[in-house]
Order: sequence, then C-alpha cells, then structure tokens
Amino acid sequence: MSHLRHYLFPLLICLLAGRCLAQSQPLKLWYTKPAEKWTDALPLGNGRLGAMVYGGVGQEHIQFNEATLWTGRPRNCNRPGAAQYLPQIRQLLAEGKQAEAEALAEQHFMGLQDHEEGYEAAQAAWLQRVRAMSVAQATDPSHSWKPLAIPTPNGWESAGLNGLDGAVWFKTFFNLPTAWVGKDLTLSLGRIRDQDFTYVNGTQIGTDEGISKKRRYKLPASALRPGRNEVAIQVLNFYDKGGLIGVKEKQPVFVVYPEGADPGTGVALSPAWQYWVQDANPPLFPSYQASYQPFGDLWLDVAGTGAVTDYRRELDLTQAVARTTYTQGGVKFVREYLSSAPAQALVCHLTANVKGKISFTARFESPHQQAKIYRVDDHTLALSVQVRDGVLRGVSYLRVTIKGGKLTVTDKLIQLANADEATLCLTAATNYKSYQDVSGQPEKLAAQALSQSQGKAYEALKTAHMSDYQALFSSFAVDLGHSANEQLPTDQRILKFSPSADPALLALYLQYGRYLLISSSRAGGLPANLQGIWNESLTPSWGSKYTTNINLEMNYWPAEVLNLSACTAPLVQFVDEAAQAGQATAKTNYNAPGWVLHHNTDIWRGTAPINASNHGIWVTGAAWLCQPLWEHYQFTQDQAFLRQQYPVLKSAAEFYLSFLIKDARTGWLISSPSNSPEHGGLVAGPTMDHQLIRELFKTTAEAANVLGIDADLQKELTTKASQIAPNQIGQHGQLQEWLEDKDDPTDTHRHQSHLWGVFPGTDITWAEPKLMQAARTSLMQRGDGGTGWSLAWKVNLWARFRDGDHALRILQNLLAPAENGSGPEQGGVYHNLFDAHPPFQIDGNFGGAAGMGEMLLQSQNGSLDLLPALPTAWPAGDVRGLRARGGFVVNMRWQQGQLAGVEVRSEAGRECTLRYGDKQQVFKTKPGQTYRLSKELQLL
Ligand code: FUC
Repeated sequence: MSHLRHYLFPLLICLLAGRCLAQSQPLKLWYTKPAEKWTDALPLGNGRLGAMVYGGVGQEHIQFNEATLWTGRPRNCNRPGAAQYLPQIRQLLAEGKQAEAEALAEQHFMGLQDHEEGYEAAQAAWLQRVRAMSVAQATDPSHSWKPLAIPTPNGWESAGLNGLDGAVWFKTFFNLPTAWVGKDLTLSLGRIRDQDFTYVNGTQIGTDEGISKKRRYKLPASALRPGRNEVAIQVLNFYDKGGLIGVKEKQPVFVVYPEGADPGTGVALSPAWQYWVQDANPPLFPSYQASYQPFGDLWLDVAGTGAVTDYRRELDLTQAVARTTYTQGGVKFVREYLSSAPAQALVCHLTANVKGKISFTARFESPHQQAKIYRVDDHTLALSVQVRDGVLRGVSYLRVTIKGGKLTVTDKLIQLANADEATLCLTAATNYKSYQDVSGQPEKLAAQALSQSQGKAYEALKTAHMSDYQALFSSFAVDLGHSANEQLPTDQRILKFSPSADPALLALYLQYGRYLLISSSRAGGLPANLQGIWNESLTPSWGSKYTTNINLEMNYWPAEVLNLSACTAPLVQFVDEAAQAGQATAKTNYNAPGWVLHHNTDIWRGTAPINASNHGIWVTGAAWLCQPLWEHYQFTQDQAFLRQQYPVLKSAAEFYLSFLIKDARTGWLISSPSNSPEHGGLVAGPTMDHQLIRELFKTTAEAANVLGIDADLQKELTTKASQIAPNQIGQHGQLQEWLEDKDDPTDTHRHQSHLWGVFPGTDITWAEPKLMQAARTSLMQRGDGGTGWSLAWKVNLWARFRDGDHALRILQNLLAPAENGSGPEQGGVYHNLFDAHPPFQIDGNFGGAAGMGEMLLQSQNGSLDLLPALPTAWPAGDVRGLRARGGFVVNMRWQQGQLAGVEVRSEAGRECTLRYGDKQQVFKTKPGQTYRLSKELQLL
C-alpha cells in the first residue's frame, strides 16, 4: 500500500494541477539581445499566418508569411506519351545499362516543366538584348551604381537582392604591382551563378556558364596598365540564386597573380564592388514544381531615447505568445505578439508603464518585385503582392488600434504618436482556393478577418488565442530532468549543451516540435512544408515545397504519438487531393490504374517525376503517404475515418499491383524503374520500395478486413505481398539497400532508405532478430553524422533498436550549434532551435521530437512497449499524454532508470497488452476508463 501511495499521490496532484510540469519547467526560448539573423528570430503561426519576430528595440522587424502564397499555377504536369518508354527503360535496367536507362528516361519520362515551351527562343532573344550593350556604356558612371559586399556565399539573395534574376553589371579594380608589368596574369573569381562576361580595362578576358565551374581567366599583359586596372563583369542569372559566390575554396578568390604563381601571392581586387541592375526580367525559367514564397515585412521604427536596460525577448510555448521587454529612459516597455487561429490574424500589442510613451512608424516592405502599399482607411494600411512567376497574389491589411495618442495613416505608412498602448492586427490572404482553383478574393478575405477582431480588446484576443492553442498543446507534458543550465538564455544553453548537462533542453526541443506543428498545420490549411510556414526567401532551398521521399512524412511523425492527432488534418486532405491528381500520372507514365506520386510535390499537387531521372523517378511516394492515414486509424481507432480514406489506400494498392514486375533472375515481384532515395541512381528493385509496397498491401488488406469489404482484393494483396522481393542480408552483414549485394560499408550517405522497414515502417521487427541485426549493422555503417533530418531519423531508428544511449548520442548531434563550425553536411540547431539541414529545414525538429517519443513508448507490434529505449542520462522522469496504437493514452513515471508507475486510458475499449522489460500484462478495457499499474505491471 505504501508504494501505492508513493506513486499515486504525486501523480494525482499532477493530474489535478493539470499543468504542474509546465510550471516547474518553464517552456520558454529566451534571449538577452534582439535577433540579428532570421534564424535568431522567433516563429509564430496559426497554421496559415507565419511570423518571425526579431524584437529590435528601436526597430522592430516582423517578417511574415501566408501559407498559400506560392509561385506557379494549376497545370498539367504529366508528359504525354511517357508510358511508351517504360518497357524500354525496364529492359535497359534489367540488362544492367543504368546510364542508358537514365538518359532515355531523362528525355521522355520526366514530368512537364512550366514554361518549357518556347523558352529557348525567348532566352536567346533576351540574351541578345542584354548583350547588345557595350562594356563602355555598361560601366558609365551615370548608372545607379550601388555598393555590394562580395562574395555573396548564398547568392546575391543573401546580400539584399532577394529573388533577383536577370543581368547585373559589377565593377571594381586592382592595382598592378610594378614588378608584374609586362607579365601575363590570372584573375581568379571562383564560382558564378549562372553566366559571366568578364572584362579588364574594357577588354573581354573570359566568359563561362554553370555554377560548378571556378572562373580563372588569363589576363594578357597587353590588356593591363600600370597602376589601376578596371574590372567589369556582366553576370547573368536565369533562375534561383545568383551572383559572385566565391564559396569555400582552398585557393583565394578575387585575386590576380602572375600566371603559374601561387594564388596566395596575388593582389586582391578592391572590396569596393559596385553593381547596377541592367535587366531584372529574363524569360521565366522552366520549372517542374513551384516554390513557397515570403509575403512581406512589417517594420516598426520605434521612438525612444536613452540607454536600454533589462532587455529580454522570449517565446512562451505554453501560451504561443512571444514577448519583448526592456526599459528605456526609465520607462518599461512590453510588446507581445501572437498568431491567432480564432482571429485569423497576427496580433502585436505594445504597452509602457508610463502613459503616452508609445510612438512608432509602421511600414510594410516586400521582397516581391510587384508589390503595392496603400492606405485603406484611418486605421489601416495595405500591402498587395503578386508573385513574378505565377498566378497567385496576396493582400495584407495592417490595422492599428490605440488608447490615447494620435494615429495618422498615409499612402505609405502608419504613424503613431504618444499613445498609452497600441494593438496591431495583421491579416493576409491570397486568391488560392484549391490546387485547381485560384479565384479567391484576397481583399475580401483579409478584410473579413480584420473585421472579426474589430472592437475586441487585446486581452480578449489573447485569451481566445490561448484557449484555442492550449486545447492542443496541453495534451502532453514531459520532464526529463533538470540542471542549472536551465537558467541560461537559449543560445547559451545550445552552446553548452550535452544531454546530461541539460536534459530539460531536450524536453524543450520536443515541446518546440509540438509547438511548431500546431503553428504550421491546422485543419483546413496546407500541410507543413520543408520550412513549415516560415520562409523569407523568394528562392528558398528546394523550393520550400514538399519532398516526399522522407521530409513531408517526417513532419508528421510526432503528430499521433505526441498527441496532436488533429494536426494531421491538412496532410490527410493533401494526400486525398494528391490521390486525385496522381491518377493522371499513373496513367500517363505507367498506363496503370490508381494513383502514384514521386519524390516531390507542391501546392499544385504535382505528382510526375521531376528534377532528374537518377533520383526523380521514385515511385513509392504514394505508398509512403498512405502510411500516415493508416497510422491515424491505428492511433484513434476511428472507423469512420478509415472508411473515408480506404479508397485512397485501395487506389494506391491498385497502382502497385499493376506496376510490380516479375524479376527474371529471382522470380520475385520487384519495383522498376525506381531509386533508393537519392542514392545509386535509377535501378530495378530498391529495398525501400519493396518494404513500402509490402506494408501498403498488408495495411490495405487489413483495412478492408476491418471494414468488412473487398474480400477478393484482400486475398490478392496478401498473396502479392508474399511474392515481393524480401529483405536480404548481404556480405557485410548489412541489410541490402538494393536487390544486388552491392552496398559499400564505408558509405555514410544521409539517406538510409532501406531502414524504412524498421522505422517508420514495421516490415522489420524484433520478431526477425537477424534482419533487425542486419538493419542495425547498416545503421552503424552509415555513422552518427548527417543532415538534420538524417540525424532525426537515426534517433527513431536507434529507439527501435532499443538503444537509448545511442539514440541520445544522435540527439546530441541534432542539437549541435549550427553556427559554430558544423560541417556543410552536418545538421544542428540555430539560435531559435530551428533545425539546420543546413540550411533551415523543419523536418529535423519534427523527427527529433518524434524520436524522443519513440524512446519512451512504442506500440507498433501490438503491445505498448514502455520505456523501450530509455537512456542512462535520463534516470528519472515523467511523461503524460503519450499516445499508442489501439486508442490508448499513457502517463508514466520512472526513477533510477526503472519504471515507477503507469496509467493507461483506453479510448476505444480494446484489449491492452503492456510490456516493460520482460514483464507483460494483458487486460480488457472499457472506453473512457483509466487503468493504473504498478512498476511490476500489476493492475492497481
Ligand atoms: C531530399 C534530401 C535533401 C533535402 C531535400 C529537401 O532531397 O535528400 O537532403 O532534405 O530533400
């Protein structure tokens, strides 16, 4: 009895207090100085409106996004006639002629690009136009020359020329040492995106194209002068990032040196580079898929004099409210910011402890070339934007409501003088209605949203926001231990992080993952993309779209287990729509029924293969995207949901039934052509595909069985599943990534696709220890490094291997400071705890959070496995609200590395099997009932 009291008492207190964990462990990111970079700023989001808050004192900057503002347009993405080439591509692969297969597929099998037609002619005409200007004309001082810091490692985008494509002239100079007069020299410029025409003293000395080539041009003595020599470069950029990037080279760049000499002995070009933009409208470059776009920037130039003390900015995860506080001139200022789902608005509230002290000028900026700012009424300013390449446009309204003071709205800005307090409400909308319909009315939507909060006090808006947010967020709490480091600002904690020095930072990271999912994925909206909903660039990496060979799925790994099931709604809708769109691709490329989706998709539900045949032809995107649908059913036991989604599973299964072919050598059913994601080129029979298809066949058959339908199909799927190429163990003890035993055990490629069957799949479990061991060997061979998402995947895999210490080692790498010298291919975290691929990519945040859940509870094998991978560095802890398959919610506590007690709430009334170590307990449950068990798994 005494041990019972010992366990129950604190648990009851906890349950009664509701948020006791949150109180003992403040879930805050906080800093002692304003954000300098975008990845220092704090993210807010209501699923649709995203904001990055910098918290500057004299100048506040809020960069914002609206989730539906993308490039592109509804269009056919399928290349007619592609299926004709399928037999030949398969034949070439069967004969081992990979290069030929890839070449043929590249030409005939990839999807259709937007602007593909007529591009060459349009580009030739544009080139002729911009090349017509002589270098003398181009370097004339009358152009509006501006300074630019060179090199621009991530393109001139990072130096303020966001999204600029076109023709740009640069100039600088160097002084020729007297000793070099009469010698031929070399000018080293490094890499240039995309094409350059380089002149010295008005003579062209070189030209080249392509971002991978290092520019080193000969400077003939005859072109040089004693003393000052002028360098002029016309840079042409056709798409994506542009400029003189001069990246990561061992040899110095932007130098001249005698031909054949050591570049280290060279003379540097003057850093006083200048540029002018000759033409910013080249023909739109062909693109397979669209890019997510930033919307705009809200700036507040805040009045205030005197020294600033007590500065702090924070993001409170329990409230989804950001805050900046400081004292200036003896006055204490507080700003609060939130992105409210009920109000569909971004709200910022400014107060001071002395009346009449709030004065600022609010203004909009936008990186879009086509942007307009205008006055709406006495309180409201508008920003309207139109994307350059596409049909979407957006409108944002900013309304300022004040207590005291004087408000003036001009055509350009809002001015506020001497108010007691001010509330800013920002709304935004686009004309995107669906992937097929862009007839929305952004002005109307933005105005409607604004009118919803009209007349409401800030406190009322905040209360409504918090109760909406907390309904999701407070369903889960975790305590992994404490240390003094918790008192440090977050950026300092990151620098000092190790799992034993600061276990609470991991708990914060986990809860931050949940916060980010709630903030970027709400019913009725789009799923979280590669950057959630946060993006400042017109040319974000990988288009900030949806990569489906790992990234989109990883975004949703925490959703069920960490008790945010409702946040999967956008993904479910997205998959349903992709299943519609993907039917045309199934027909066009494979002459098959059902639906297919390849390794990437975008807001327009592009489903055809993109980019290049060596990695774009990967057929199992549809199979993988069916998994979260099945998982949602497994976790919730919602049969109505399963009935609704079953056609999507069935249609995907029908595609693969038609697509699989018999391998002549082995007699197995194999997937061909395809790819083991981004590794090894176009092949027949990658292991991952077989795991995915086998699992899809099994779950579709099981779904039909649950629903009591399609008996014949159930049989067919079960039979076919057993004929698919099995998992194989190779010569190095590894799980083979391909049909053939050709893995390189020293290969540390970021993808570990053949381990899909271990996690997130269930094709390989401890029921087959040899396969599990082989999979583990493969993971050992891949190593403990990797990009952000690669590390996050490894955490989950090590959890399934029941090795908590190894999982924790990987978590340590996942939380390495991204700005502290991590290698280019190493993941980590930025100051705001955003995951670094690098660059920022949100999947690592989600995958890392899910991985910690996986360390504490697993339920993929028909039982609830408690603390399956508890690391030694988490000796004591507490978790509440973990979800398990079968419709169970689990609270548990552990001490000295051992389970101390557990509570299971049954939502669906299913029989429950609990396992802890070698103990097991099976018991019947009733829906809505909670069951308490001791550390011995005895029912109490
Ligand atoms: C896949 C990965 C890359 C990156 C991109 C968005 O292509 O291989 O590492 O995450 O998606």
